[in-house]
Amino acid sequence: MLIQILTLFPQMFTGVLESSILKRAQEQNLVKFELINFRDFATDKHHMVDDTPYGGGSGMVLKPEPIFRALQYAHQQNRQQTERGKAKVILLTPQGKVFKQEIARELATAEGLIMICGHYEGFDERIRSWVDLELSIGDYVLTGGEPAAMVVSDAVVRLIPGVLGSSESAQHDSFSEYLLDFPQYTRPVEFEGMRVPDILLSGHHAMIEAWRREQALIRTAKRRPDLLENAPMSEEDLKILKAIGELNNG
Ligand code: 6GU
Repeated sequence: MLIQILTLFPQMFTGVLESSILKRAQEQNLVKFELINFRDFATDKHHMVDDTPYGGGSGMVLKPEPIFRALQYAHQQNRQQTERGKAKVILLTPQGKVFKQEIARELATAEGLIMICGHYEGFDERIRSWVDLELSIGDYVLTGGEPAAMVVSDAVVRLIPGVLGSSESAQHDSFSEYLLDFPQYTRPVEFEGMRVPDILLSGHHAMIEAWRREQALIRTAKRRPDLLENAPMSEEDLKILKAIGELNNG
């Protein structure tokens, strides 16, 4: 996958892209990142990327030309570097659709993504006409789209086949991905008076699996009941949830 990020602050990405799993994924050629500073595509000698809004008012608005030209460059690079040459253009904005795991799954099947990071107070509305999808990462205001582009990149890249090792991905199959994680413990068996649950020391694999699923369901029902609506469920899961429901109501 080729991920191209249009930003005025490419240096913000260096730590994130040069660490941990995103770094490893690039080394394995499973993903390539290209940071494109759209200031380089400004048309005037002062490299202006923003201007005052028509109609007046305070603040500055991102101009269309630098982003248009940077997008043309990005599409051209995408055509040279990918088989199908069809990149999906994503605009990061608090006005976008809220980013969810389901969207990450869909984006992970793309061959190319171009993400545009807005900044300052806003952008010229005409930029929207070159965009396939607008995404927000939640209901709060960031100073720019960069952290959101990092969030989307991380969530998408870990879903590309081969990026997670088998032990990393086994823990996060599609079945468990829609629930909160079950509680985990490691050595020592007792610390500060707190013991690891006996079941985890029993060596009974099937019972441990059942306990973990139950704990994940209980935890999700208590903390994030909204997630249960989209989670794939077995008959056994539904029985467990019914039992918890009865406990909570009774
Ligand atoms: Cl994508 N951009 C900005 N500026 N703020 C946000 C956001 C994006 N998502 C949530 N808040």
